[in-house]
Amino acid sequence: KHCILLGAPVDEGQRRPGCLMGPAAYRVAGLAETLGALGHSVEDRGDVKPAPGRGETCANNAVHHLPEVIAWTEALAGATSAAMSDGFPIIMGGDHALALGSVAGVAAHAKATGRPLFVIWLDAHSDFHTLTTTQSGNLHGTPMAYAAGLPGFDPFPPFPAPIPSGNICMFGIRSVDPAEHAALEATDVEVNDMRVLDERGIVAPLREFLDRVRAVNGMLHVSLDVDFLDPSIAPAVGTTVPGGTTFREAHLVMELLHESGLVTSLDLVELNPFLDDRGRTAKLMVDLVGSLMGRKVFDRPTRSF
Ligand code: DIR
Ligand code: MN
Ligand code: MN
Ligand code: MN
Repeated sequence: KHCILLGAPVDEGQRRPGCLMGPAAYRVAGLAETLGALGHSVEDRGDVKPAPGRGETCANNAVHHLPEVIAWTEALAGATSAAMSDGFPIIMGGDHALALGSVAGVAAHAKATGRPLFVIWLDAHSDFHTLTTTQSGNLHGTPMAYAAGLPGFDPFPPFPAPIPSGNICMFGIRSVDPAEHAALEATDVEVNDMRVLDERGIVAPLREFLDRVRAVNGMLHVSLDVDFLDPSIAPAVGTTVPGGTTFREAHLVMELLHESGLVTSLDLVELNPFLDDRGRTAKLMVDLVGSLMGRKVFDRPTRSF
């Protein structure tokens, strides 16, 4: 693959400064070298630079940094859709508000190609708030609702081609606010919370979803939030939630996604290098990208076990 790295040092979608250092940490941790060693070509397009904010406001006073996040959304949508035309975009965050833009860019590209778009959301949180429902006012809690075309994003650019909620699948979920819960129940979003993973394991629900994507020749965007992982292995995130996925579960997800051959773009979000422990979280994220992009111990035919 031709991998296109896009730095997205978004820090305005939450209140704990540090995610802006994420792109630098991925570069230091050897993301490009890891991809190169797997035989991919790599083009680092540097960090995306948003235009100055235009002072937009909304009725919910809790919302903060709205103009800055809108500017990021516009800049990242453009950079991501351009990268989709040229290769396989990897958006190095930055907090999860970057996905307002990256998913919009992917959706614009998918619309132009006429292929259906699917999203796999790997996160402790469902990020299904609107500007109206968010109580924290942290816009990193909103991108999935924006992509699903929910109303309540008025000052934002209209989402290019809202993703049918049945094309959205979440894994690792263990923190959902009441308003998100109610909104999710009204959709066909598939929420594989930790209870599902405890009971069924990660393989069965993931293969079911991938079969659905394959059946319609879909494109698949992966959004990987650091807090998908258990805080004991991934401490460098502002919103740790206990009970996350293990090292082995996370690699297995990535390996299955690789074997599917369906993945067309990737977000790496919420890494806060200021909170890291000698770079271990950054390195783990880079290793997970390695598994997603083809690193394995032995080749095995798909579904041989
Ligand atoms: C919470 C936390 N649902 C909020 N969200 C996220 O502030 O809206 N934390 N995404 O990482
Ligand atoms: Mn600020
Ligand atoms: Mn998130
Ligand atoms: Mn999260």
